[in-house]
Amino acid sequence: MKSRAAVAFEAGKPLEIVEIDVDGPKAGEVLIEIKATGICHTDAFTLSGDDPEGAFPAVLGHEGAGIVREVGAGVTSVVPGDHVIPLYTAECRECDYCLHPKTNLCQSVRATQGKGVMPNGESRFSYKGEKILHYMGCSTFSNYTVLPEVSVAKIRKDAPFDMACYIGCGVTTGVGAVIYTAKVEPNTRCVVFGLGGIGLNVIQGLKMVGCKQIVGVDLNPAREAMARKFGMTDFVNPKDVSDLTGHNVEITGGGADYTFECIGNVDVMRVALETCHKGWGESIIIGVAGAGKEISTRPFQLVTGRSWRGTAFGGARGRTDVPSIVDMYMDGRIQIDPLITHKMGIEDINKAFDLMHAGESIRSVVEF
Ligand code: NAD
Ligand code: AHE
Ligand code: ZN
Repeated sequence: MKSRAAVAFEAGKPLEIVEIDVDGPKAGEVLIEIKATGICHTDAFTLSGDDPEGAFPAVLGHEGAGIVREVGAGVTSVVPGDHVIPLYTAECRECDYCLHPKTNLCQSVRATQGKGVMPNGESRFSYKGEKILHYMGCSTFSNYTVLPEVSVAKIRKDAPFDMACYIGCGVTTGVGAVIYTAKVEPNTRCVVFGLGGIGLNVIQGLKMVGCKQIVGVDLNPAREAMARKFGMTDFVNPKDVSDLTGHNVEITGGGADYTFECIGNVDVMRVALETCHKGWGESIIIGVAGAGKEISTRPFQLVTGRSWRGTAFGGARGRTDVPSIVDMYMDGRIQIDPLITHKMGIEDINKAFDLMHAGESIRSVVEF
């Protein structure tokens, strides 16, 4: 079938809106009509050429929502007409990772996903007879896409696509980092670095679990107002303080119980670790850093009880946890609408990247 898609033909170049060919689903696969997709900073990161796994030409996008249109042989968990969210972190419920209580990193399709192909090694996308790669197992910048069944979360039908798509990455990553990865307790003091599409969701997760102090750190002063609406109690602009770590430790009364790095900047990751309280503070890395970047700190920081952790997709097990995040939104326990600052058609998707780089959007959503 034909599908409108925004294709990344080369790193560092704008996406091109073209009509690609999409092959139908094979055994264990699902064809999805994408109704809406968010644009996450990770899409921009890969497009920039900084992603060691970035391969081109590819259909990017990993934050979508849509409707199952066709299923391949052997698919049992979804049927045509089901509303779904594509998962870049699959959940097969059978691999060693799925069976381990400490991780959400299902590895059933991860190796082929990282190479931009389906589990059997093929791509379902082509343009003018040339193969186009998949991305993060999702490729939501195409109106029609094909995913392994294990990478599809079935959701309730009354959730609007233009909001639900954000649960495919940003919302789940931010809220999940708090509730699944860090398991933040009430009455704690937390610091969030980067108040964009991820950081604001960390903030609403912290508010939901009852933190007593939520400090937000961002270079963009325009982020303060929205972050306060989501529960931030204190705002710090690094430009206004000479010693960011010392300032954070002081205002949290000795250091934070938990910190979250939502930028992808290795220097900020160090500040986030060292902002933690001696003896027990935990720093959670969410931001994705470019190829070749490394983190550092004095080992004494860890010896004296701070710990460094990371989280992918907020620690969520997609097929199990995504439907409950959708419920949280539908029940009014978390907010999404104010974070979708821009909506557009696929023909304007490059504007979404410009708005992100200019710091003018929280999330842009493309509707097909
Ligand atoms: P974003 O562009 O919406 O937000 C980034 C924010 O960081 C902006 O508000 C920006 O002003 C601020 N910032 C930039 N440099 C700063 C600095 N030095 N000090 C303080 N603030 C600074 O991006 P996003 O969509 O929120 O994504 C954030 C990061 O999270 C990216 O690296 C993205 O790739 C990553 N990410 C990771 C996961 C995961 O599963 N681990 C999931 C989604 C996104
Ligand atoms: N491909 C990159 C790393 C990119 C990365 O860290 N991706 C996150 C999700 S970001 C979503 O916006 C992730 O889930 N990672 C775990 C995984 O298995 O990919 C690289 O450095 O190679
Ligand atoms: Zn993302």
